[in-house]
Amino acid sequence: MKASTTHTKVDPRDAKLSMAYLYVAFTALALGGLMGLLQVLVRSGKYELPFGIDYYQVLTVHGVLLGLVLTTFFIMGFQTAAVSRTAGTMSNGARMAGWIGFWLMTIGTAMAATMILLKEATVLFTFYAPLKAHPIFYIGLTLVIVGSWVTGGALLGTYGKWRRQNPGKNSPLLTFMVVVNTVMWIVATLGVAATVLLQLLPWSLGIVDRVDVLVSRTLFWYFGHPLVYFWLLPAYMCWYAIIPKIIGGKIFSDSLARLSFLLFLLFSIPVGFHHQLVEPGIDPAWKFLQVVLTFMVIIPSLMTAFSMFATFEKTGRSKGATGLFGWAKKLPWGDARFTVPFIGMAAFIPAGAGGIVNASHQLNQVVHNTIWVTGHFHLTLATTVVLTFFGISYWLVPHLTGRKLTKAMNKLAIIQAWVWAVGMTFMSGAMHAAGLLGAPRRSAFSEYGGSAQAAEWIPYQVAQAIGGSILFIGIILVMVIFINLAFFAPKGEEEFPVGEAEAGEEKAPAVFENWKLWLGITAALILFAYTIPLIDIIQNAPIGSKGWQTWSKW
Ligand code: HEM
Ligand SMILES: [Cu+2]
Repeated sequence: MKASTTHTKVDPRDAKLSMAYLYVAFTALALGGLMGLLQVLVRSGKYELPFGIDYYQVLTVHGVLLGLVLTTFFIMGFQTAAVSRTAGTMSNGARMAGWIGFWLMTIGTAMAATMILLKEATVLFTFYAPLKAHPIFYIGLTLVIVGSWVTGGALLGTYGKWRRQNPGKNSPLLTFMVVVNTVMWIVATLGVAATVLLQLLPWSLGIVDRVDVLVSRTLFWYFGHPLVYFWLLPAYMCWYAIIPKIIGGKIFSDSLARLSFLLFLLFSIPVGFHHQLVEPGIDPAWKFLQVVLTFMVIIPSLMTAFSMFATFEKTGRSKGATGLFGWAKKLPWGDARFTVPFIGMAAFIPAGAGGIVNASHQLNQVVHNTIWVTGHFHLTLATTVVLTFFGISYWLVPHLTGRKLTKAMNKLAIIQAWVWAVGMTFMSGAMHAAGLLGAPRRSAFSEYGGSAQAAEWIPYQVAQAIGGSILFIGIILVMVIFINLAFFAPKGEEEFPVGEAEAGEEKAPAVFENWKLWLGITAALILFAYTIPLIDIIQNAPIGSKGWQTWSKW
């Protein structure tokens, strides 16, 4: 065994911190999934919400719990474990920071959730101005962000400690990847922190009367696009650095993996305008520039697809496979740790193609704000990313709790992923189709005064409800497995798999860990893409909007 792989287990003290995050994440999944079920039922036109509960309140809970809480908490928990496993146990100080971050995030989540339940914040998970929420909602969001910085600092600190102890060496691949994702997150959240603290909170507190909607949305999307890569990169960590070990192969190329992560850092942030293509106050030349930068992420995405399939093929051939596709038969299809993320990968093919549609200015005009978009991110986030997260949990949770994934649970996990795939094919397929016919997203059921066009959408909304109900069964199954692995599975040792590079591979160039350089290029690209348009937006600003509350209170 090589010196760099001496820690093969996550220290129990770090494991506790990691599990704390995972408990919150899976609680969010259960509650958020229930809201999803209610949404599809309402949109089928055959069901109405009881007790004065409002559709948009349910939708806010769903978006916040699944888009923000599940993802961020899962990622913090997984990244904590990954760093502890590959760079070594956290120092007491770093672990303490990790706990402080956890509690700040949890208290912030509880504050925001309480305001949503009290109907003081029915502003959806994007909290777009001029919808105005209670100040406690924005303070809660701030605590979540600050908490994530504290935890992020603990992870960066642990990386720094490793670097000092191992001068001149490349950091372990998983730790390197966590560092890239954490740096991207910190740079990106500066935007959302700016709009919340400088615009939305003072406005909600009544200190200022009006808010500049376009500035606020621009700052939001400066954050909102890297947010989706913040979700995706932990899935890529599993694909690049963990799956090769599970299938009994080697990492295709350690250097290529690092380079692709660096490219994501560079090209994830200066591209937020692709969410604002129909926004009137932004000069089209800058939209064009940001769309070009957006398409740059196709490069690391295809690099990832290439290396995954190269790993699969090489591993299969090393096990004696012949012919063009014989290697596929040698893959461990009976192992949930592989098959569940693999189904997620497969979903990324149509998901990525849809993303190219969304980002193309002309095609965006067709799908903008339709339920097509919701169909798209239920493939990317709610299938590719979450199935990979489920696949990670199936070994990570027992590893952290000192238990075993039994044969029965492994089988149930594979069934779960197929249930998810079937449910999502119906739900997301129906969403894509209805969206092309003009059905809006974020809309409760309506016949729009008997409009013929709206009548066309109803069969798809029924299909969406069937798919959503199947998905809810998938939620129940994954909760059964999670609870089993956390509390009831037999005691034992479950491996935290970490792949190794091909024996003869040259070491990745040292410049990959020159953070001054990468941060410098990141900052230069951001300044290039945003400075002039932002000055333009501010100089030509209208008087701003008063707060709106479009929903009814209890
Ligand atoms: C039982 C499973 C699920 C069902 C039935 C479901 C259903 C839905 C539906 C029908 C909508 C759109 C409603 C509308 O625009 O009016 C929606 C929105 C959304 N879903 Fe899901 N979903 C599920 C799981 C997930 C998961 C696992 C995630 C993320 C990890 C997720 C994230 C989101 C987000 C971020 C929105 C956008 C909310 C908004 O537009 O404000 N969903 N979901
Ligand atoms: Cu985007």
